[in-house]
Amino acid sequence: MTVGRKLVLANFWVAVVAFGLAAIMAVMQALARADAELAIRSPKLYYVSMTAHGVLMALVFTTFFIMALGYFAVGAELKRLETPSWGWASFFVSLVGTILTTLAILSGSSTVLYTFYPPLQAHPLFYVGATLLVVGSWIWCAVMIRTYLAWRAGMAGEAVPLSVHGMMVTVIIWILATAGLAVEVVGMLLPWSFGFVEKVDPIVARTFFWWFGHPLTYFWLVPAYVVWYTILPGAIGGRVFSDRLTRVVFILFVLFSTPVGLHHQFTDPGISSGFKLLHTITTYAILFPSFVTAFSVIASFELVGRAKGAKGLFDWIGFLPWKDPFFASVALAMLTFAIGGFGGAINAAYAMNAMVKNTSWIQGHFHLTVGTAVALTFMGVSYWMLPRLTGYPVRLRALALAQPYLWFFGMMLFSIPSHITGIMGMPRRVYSAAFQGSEVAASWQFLTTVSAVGGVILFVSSAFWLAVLVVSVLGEKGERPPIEFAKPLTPVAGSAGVWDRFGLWTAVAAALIVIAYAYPIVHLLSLTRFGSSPFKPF
Ligand code: CU1
Repeated sequence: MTVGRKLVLANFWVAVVAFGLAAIMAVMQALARADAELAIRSPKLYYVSMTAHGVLMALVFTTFFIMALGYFAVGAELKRLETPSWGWASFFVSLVGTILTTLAILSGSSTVLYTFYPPLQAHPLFYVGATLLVVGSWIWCAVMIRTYLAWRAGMAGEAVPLSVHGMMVTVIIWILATAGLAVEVVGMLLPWSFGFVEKVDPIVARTFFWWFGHPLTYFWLVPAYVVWYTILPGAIGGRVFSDRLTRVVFILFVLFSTPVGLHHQFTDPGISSGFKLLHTITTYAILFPSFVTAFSVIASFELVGRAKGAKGLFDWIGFLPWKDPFFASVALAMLTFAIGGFGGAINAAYAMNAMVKNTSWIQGHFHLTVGTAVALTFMGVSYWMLPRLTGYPVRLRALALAQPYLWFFGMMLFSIPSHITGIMGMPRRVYSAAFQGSEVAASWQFLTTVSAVGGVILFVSSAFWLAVLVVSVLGEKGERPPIEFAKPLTPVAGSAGVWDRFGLWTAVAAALIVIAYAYPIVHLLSLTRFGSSPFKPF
């Protein structure tokens, strides 16, 4: 691969550095779970580190990694990249934004957590930086779209390669999602943080935040699915179970990832219960493509096991390459995602949501989903991408192999107890799990200590990943292995069907957003609105 290789690597390394910083920040959260008595612990430091951990992991690591994966897919499959200079502009704008936001957080002036809910107010630079990161990612979207259109012009009627189909879907989801974020940040939070307006309406801001916040999770997940569907089967000698089905799944994510955000606001006033119920139903609709994904990807694994000689009902599992770090990462990511999916169905249920709302269950949940299904997939595919991009073979192979298993084990210790303590009533985002010696808190003390041990194991796994990458590129360069994407089980006719009509599906998705959000937003704006002055706890 020569097209866009440097852009892939630049974005990839920023993602790696952001991940490393965020992993260090996570140690502070683990110590809080164990309630360790240490001089370095303080409430202020805890919330600063949590904000940094959330922003750097969920927004920076993911976005840069996904931009790298997008350039990788079009460069390797379409053999072209339109306006690479725009790609570099995207990179530097996103990087400057990331640096500004990180500095604002580390200065202690922007302790607003990654959801940046008003009336908690950050320093203006926090919002300016976040805006630049998003603007940079929009330029990436423009490069991806221009590259696709240029390819399409010469290939009228041909089906776009599956990995590029998935990355184009990612681009569309991101544009639809960030429209909500832009309204919140540019229209409300920036003028408020600069002092141009005195008050902000927290419920309206939250509504726009979750317009963005739920499709954000599919902006993370679809690229992971691209790896599961189109890269991993090829790397282990398998096939894509069904090309057509995969395209249907990707398009369903375009349609249903955005009109669901109110499932984060079931307890918010001013939004009618009918619309909350509607968003519950659309949320269940989006579970469907994830079930199909579990079925298809596991089927492609089964085919690999059977090709190697498995005959029984389940013995193909033993024939899978469990000693390949890339395969182990994805298989464990999928297993974890299945557990996270069951929890997600509870979060989304209008009635049951109240049991888990704002408890430690939620942090347990999203560490299984974005924190493992997505992050472990990205770590795993990096073992495959690095030699193909740089020519450096993966070194420290023992650490690379131990890393996904440690992540899985650490995550189970961290997340399962978090789910249980959540049901016991433990709030999320608390500095001290002991609640100054309260009796109720004593009942979950053992479980939070187990969580803390899990956090330490996760940190070790993170350190292994970083060590493998760094030591590998310090080693001796070899040949760059070829990049091969998985082929479908049954060859496709090659013509672009209705599932390749991105413009059409974007229009349908936009219509669904209007149905889901127009009335609730107009209604909120029509209420008597008092607004809130800024609030800074530290
Ligand atoms: Cu959600």
